Amino acid sequence: TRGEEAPLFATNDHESGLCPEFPPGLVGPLLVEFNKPRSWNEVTDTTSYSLSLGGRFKPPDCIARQKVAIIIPFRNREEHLKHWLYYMHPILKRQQLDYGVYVINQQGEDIFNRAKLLNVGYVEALKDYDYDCFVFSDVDLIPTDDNNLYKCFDNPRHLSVAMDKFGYRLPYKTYFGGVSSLSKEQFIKINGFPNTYWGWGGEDDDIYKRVVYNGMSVSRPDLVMGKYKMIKHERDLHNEPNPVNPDKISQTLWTMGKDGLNTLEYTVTEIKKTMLYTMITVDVHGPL
Ligand code: UDH
Repeated sequence: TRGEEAPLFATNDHESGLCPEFPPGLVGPLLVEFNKPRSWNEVTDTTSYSLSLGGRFKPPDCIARQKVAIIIPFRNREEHLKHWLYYMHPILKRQQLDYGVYVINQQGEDIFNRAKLLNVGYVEALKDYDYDCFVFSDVDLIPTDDNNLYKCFDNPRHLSVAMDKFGYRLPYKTYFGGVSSLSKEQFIKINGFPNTYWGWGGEDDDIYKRVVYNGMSVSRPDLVMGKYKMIKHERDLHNEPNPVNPDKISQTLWTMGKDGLNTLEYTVTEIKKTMLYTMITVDVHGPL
């Protein structure tokens, strides 16, 4: 006997037009190097193929399963951005995502605010397109395996689990920094990210707690698929560790409802679109 008969009118990926769940063009481990600077010409020539204005892409021969906005917090890291675009566009295309790249550039020299920039990215990307998934990525992190999909999962996902600077493992169990993804629904559930973590540190732990306090868990790739290389750099100006931040983390349960998407205030001062990215320059209304 043949066992179970195949249904006559099965809808498979081919018939629905949806891209396959496991993108067939992935190559696995990648060679990633930052030893020489890249010119904008080199980056544009090698990556702009099949992109449209604003750093947008759709797979040409199937319907993407998710519409993904990639959000990068940014100020004064042009050399890193070139590496990021050079490596990430080809990876994201192979992953068959319908995606756009949003670089959220903090205006001025006030103290940096990573999480608030990510909130701005979420709101501004949604004005552009009906995204259903948001990947938040530092500008200096590149995955070295393209099986690490830049999409959303049933729970908020932490993607950068095995960074070279932490010896290819998590620095601690609840670490949520670097690269993460949340669906629109998951992001709304946690009221977005905190706006009040000025300077370096703490905001990623606050986000982890928001996820857990809202009844979700953290999804992660394994330590092989989740490898990352970080571009080495010195500490930025105006992003010193803020001694206030560690104390704030113990308050997340009480603060998350009144510090986030529902209290976000900022002013966009410029939107610039190239073939490789959309850069949104924003006055984040510093703490002073
Ligand atoms: N970022 C900027 N510009 C800044 C500060 C931060 O673009 O001036 C962005 C960027 O995307 C960066 C992310 O925010 O990847 C996080 O920056 P971070 O400086 O908080 O974190 P990182 O782990 O560096 O990159 C920590 C300090 C390392 C000092 C090492 C000295 N050897």
